[in-house]
Amino acid sequence: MIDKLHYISQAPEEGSHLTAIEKVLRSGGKWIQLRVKEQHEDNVLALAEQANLLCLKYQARLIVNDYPRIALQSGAYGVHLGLDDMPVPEARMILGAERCIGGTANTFEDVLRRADEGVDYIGLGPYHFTTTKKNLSPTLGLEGYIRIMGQIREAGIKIPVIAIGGIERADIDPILSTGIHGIAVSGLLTRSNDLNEEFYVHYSR
Ligand code: TZP
Ligand code: MG
Repeated sequence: MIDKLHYISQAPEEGSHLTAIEKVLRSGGKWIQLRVKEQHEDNVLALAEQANLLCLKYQARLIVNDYPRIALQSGAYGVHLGLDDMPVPEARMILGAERCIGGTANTFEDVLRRADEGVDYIGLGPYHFTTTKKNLSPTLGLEGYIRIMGQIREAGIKIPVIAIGGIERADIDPILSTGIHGIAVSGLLTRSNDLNEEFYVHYSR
């Protein structure tokens, strides 16, 4: 089962990946992706182990961005891979059939490739411009999601698709109305302290 609300971690100005993750968990977040860039793998593993303990405490699931082996070693629920990361079949060999593998797509052609590779969910984006990610692909906007979700339905692809990139509070309902499975947000949840449990319950599962 793939949740409808994914939190992508980032370290806030005052705090760390772990404080940001715990804030989201305390508020009711249930699906956390640890996304640590430009750090030594040993540090990422240590963070993943701690993040996984936090997720277990709150009955939430942890996805590790970029590193299938770290996902396995930390006991995480799965991994998320970009188009230039380890190929999905290789990650599947490491993680087995039980663990979750998510893959990025920027276009409908990428979606077809991801479906072929056997990912468990697809992160499709970016929706809007965002400073959270470097080397951003061209933005899709709502029209892009409407078009690609139509192509996905026509192709009979049933893999859950998650929208990502620059998503703010007011964007969520319009994006979900395209028939997409859910959304992934980083800045929105990292910044906000006023999204209550009702918000998380409404969008989580
Ligand atoms: N991949 C595409 S956009 C993005 C990632 C990881 C960043 C999402 O973060 P935000 O702050 O919700 O734009
Ligand atoms: Mg990556």
